[in-house]
Amino acid sequence: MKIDVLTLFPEMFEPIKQSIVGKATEKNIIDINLINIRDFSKDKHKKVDDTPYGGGAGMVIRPDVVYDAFKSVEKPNAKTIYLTPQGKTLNQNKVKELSKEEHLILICGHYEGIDQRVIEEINPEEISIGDYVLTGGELPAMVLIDSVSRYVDGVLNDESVKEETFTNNLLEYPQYTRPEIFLNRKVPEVLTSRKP
Ligand code: 21W
Repeated sequence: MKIDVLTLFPEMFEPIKQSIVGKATEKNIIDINLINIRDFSKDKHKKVDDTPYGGGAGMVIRPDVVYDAFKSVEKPNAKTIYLTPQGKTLNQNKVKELSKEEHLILICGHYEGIDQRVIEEINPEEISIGDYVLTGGELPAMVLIDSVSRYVDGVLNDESVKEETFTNNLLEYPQYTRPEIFLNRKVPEVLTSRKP
């Protein structure tokens, strides 16, 4: 799966290049391509945002820079997603659905968001990760990448994914490992007895 990420903060994605997703990246199962929206500014100071028409606090990302960044990665078979607080909340069914795509383009907003006209032009699917306020779409994009990656063939050794479909639950029972007694608390007998 190819994942293009349009962002003003590509350096925020360094941690996701480690661990499970990182290993999948090394094996070329998942190819994460970070695009810095700022690289598409035509301004001599590399400016990408401006004050909102109608007033209000904060800054809005200009439509032209986002459009040019998008055009640099756009492909007919790609699915484009805009991470936005106004989007539909991500859930496990959506995660499974997205894992079947061959190419995702993720657009991360920051500040007060992106000019609405380029959003209408691109017409992406809008996804939120929950009802709380973050400073941008970068952490949500990483949440999406992490959750979707688990379902991409070859990323996990399949065991945890299979067990999930089986029980069709995310968190079903408490887990235990050694030692058998920890601070006077015993592992439940049902898990340690060898009786048939
Ligand atoms: C937070 C952008 C609040 C815009 C006036 C009228 C992406 C996110 C984000 C952010 C606002 C997600 C406005 C859960 C999140 C994200 C930054 C509102 C706009 N001003 N999922 N309208 N939570 N957050 N300001 O924050 O980009 S997915």
